[in-house]
Amino acid sequence: MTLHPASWRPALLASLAAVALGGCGPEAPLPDEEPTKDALGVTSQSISSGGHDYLFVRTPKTWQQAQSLCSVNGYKLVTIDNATEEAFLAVHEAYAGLYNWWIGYNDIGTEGFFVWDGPTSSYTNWYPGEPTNNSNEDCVADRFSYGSSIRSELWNDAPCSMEFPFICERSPDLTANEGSFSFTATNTASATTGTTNHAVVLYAGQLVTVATCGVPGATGTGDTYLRINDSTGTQVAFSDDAGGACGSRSNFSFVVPSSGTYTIRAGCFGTTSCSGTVAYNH
Ligand code: 2F8
Repeated sequence: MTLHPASWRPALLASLAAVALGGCGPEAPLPDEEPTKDALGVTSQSISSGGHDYLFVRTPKTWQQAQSLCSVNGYKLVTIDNATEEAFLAVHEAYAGLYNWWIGYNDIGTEGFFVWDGPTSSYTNWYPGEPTNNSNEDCVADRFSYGSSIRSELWNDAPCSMEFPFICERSPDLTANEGSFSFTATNTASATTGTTNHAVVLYAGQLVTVATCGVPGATGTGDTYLRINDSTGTQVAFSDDAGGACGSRSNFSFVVPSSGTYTIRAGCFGTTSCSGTVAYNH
């Protein structure tokens, strides 16, 4: 069996802003759209972690403006599930050098009854003594700072009309991008030229299988050859002969290194002819 391991790069997410801002649904421009690569090797604006995509938007907005900008781009204001996610956010908030980031938590509906803009969570991380509802504070900011006296990584309630940077989040449905396509090919030099190409949006951390054999919907005749490239054209994984019951048909799996649009290339070994149906993400 020739099952080739993925040879993907470490996280290099320069293309993520385009994906995150354009990957689903209608768009409205977010402020501070230009991604800035930070010391973590990722953009400070659009980052994927733990199966979630985040936008760290540095331009201050009111809570409602922030909620709206997240929403029209297919996101919600971030829900913080636990201390691990909080720590992840803290790293990027600190890297931006800013305090008071709007998160999804608010008690706009009923004073004292806090809810999330997106998925619910029971996690809280209040600064000692907060929330105070001081001067009608219905929205919550992470990494609370006030004047020169308070610098923290904790939460505070603040007036929703204040303009703060904000964090959007989405949790893509990792089973929503299953699919298949058919191809007939000849003389593709092992799927390097004249291939049938198919674009697919994949998410960081997703385990993806691409195959002409061995998963539902996959078929092949002849010696198929499959490759997948990232948005820069760099090959991420490939398979010639999956072997075993698949013989000279193909099957590879890999963990998606960064969210983006990938291209599956279907062809045949050497100068041979083949055909099939490529199924992916089953
Ligand atoms: O001392 C806590 C108190 O500090 C500020 O008010 C003086 C905060 N205001 C803003 O962040 C706008 C209060 O939210 C906070 O409770």
